[in-house]
Amino acid sequence: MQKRLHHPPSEAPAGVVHLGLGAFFRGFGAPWIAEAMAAGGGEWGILGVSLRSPDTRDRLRPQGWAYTALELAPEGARAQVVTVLRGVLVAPEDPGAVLEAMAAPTTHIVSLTVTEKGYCHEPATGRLQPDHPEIVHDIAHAQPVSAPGYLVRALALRRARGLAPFTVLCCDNLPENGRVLRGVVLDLARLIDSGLADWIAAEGAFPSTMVDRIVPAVTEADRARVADLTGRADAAPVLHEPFRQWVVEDSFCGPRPALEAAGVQMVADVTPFEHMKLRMLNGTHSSLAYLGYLAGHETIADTMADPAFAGLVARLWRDEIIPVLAPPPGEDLPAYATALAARFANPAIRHRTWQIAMDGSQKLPQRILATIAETRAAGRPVPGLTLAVAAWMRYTSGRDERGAQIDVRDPLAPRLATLWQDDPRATVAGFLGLAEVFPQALREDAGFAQDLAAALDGLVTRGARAMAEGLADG
Ligand code: CS2
Repeated sequence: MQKRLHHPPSEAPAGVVHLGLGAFFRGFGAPWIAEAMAAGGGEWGILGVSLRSPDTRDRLRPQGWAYTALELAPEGARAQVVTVLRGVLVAPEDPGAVLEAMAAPTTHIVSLTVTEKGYCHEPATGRLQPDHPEIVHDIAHAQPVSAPGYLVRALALRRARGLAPFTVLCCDNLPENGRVLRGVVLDLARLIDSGLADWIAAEGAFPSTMVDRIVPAVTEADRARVADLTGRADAAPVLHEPFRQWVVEDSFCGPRPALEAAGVQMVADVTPFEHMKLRMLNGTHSSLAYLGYLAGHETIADTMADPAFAGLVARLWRDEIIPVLAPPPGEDLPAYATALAARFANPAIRHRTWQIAMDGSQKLPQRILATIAETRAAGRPVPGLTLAVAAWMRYTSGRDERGAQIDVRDPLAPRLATLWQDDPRATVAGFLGLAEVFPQALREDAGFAQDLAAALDGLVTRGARAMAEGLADG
């Protein structure tokens, strides 16, 4: 009988409340905050909040909220036990308890990883969707369901109690994520109480961040592997790559952990780092996910092992993405691309193409479409990224190249499924009608529509691999 991981839970106040306690934050932000505390002092813990399911709480509670983080490099694995969690609340079970935790005088930071769609905004413009069903609910009820709703209602409690606001630390892959979230929160606050909105605008802080570490979803086989390696059963481990980078705008409105003491880059402007990461990493990740899935590859590493796709990605970086990017201070973009190729190819990381393919309607604007729009505006062709967009369209049709059904997960999935037609030009016309996804410049670009239809036709008649090979670097 294997021993079970257990750590005596700490009663100390948390300091950080984190909304959306998925694998990513447990493999990235949580251990990093623990290291910042060890290196720079202070007493910081994290109270996690699951906005949907009790699963993570139920797995972690018997372990005293501790879990194993397993680092997977091509040359071997290394385990670490993370003990910085103070507890986990499940929001739908007790929204009032979550609001009280966020409003506690000891809470200084509310961080978030709720995925792109969790912000209830329109991906193409970054503005709040006032008619989003969760937002409609949160305007009418003091007990919210959405992440923006929790932020606004908790900030209202703090204001009513004469407390300073907490710093809102967005850790999702949105461009200028702090600025976008500030806009969403202010829009929602204004629909509830304009005085509250003015107070948040004047007193609140929403630093932008760039977060980067590949942390795939955990499977039963992963849990068995962790138990084998460590000799302890852990119901909630996370597995991650060695690489990590966190760049944070240094504009908090209250105390914060000494993040810089643990290697977090504190800067005045995160924007160039966010653009680099979203377009070079996430843009090619999504491209590989759609094309690789269609070609029958289960993971990103499997897709990269095929020279057609590795060659296509090299071309995307060199010819299509880097030419329209401003390098952030201290970064060398071609070297960044070389490092990314090695990270994607890491065979120890089994990151499923299906997982990354999720929620494309929320991801494509900042990952791919912005690069396409800027390149086309400069009068240059963008065949590789155009192929990636066509692959997304084909993927959302719900059938792969062998006719098998695809489990398409996307908030727009029902609508996307109706857009597929036998004539690629008709399909493209339908997709380009999606104002919440495509920027106006691309919706009105007849040349782009033509290139997209040709790429889609190629995917249908020749398949993803042949199309990638046709564009790949030799
Ligand atoms: C991925 C990201 O699932 C996805 O869409 O592209 O989660 C990616 O692994 C991280 O952003 C890496 O930092």
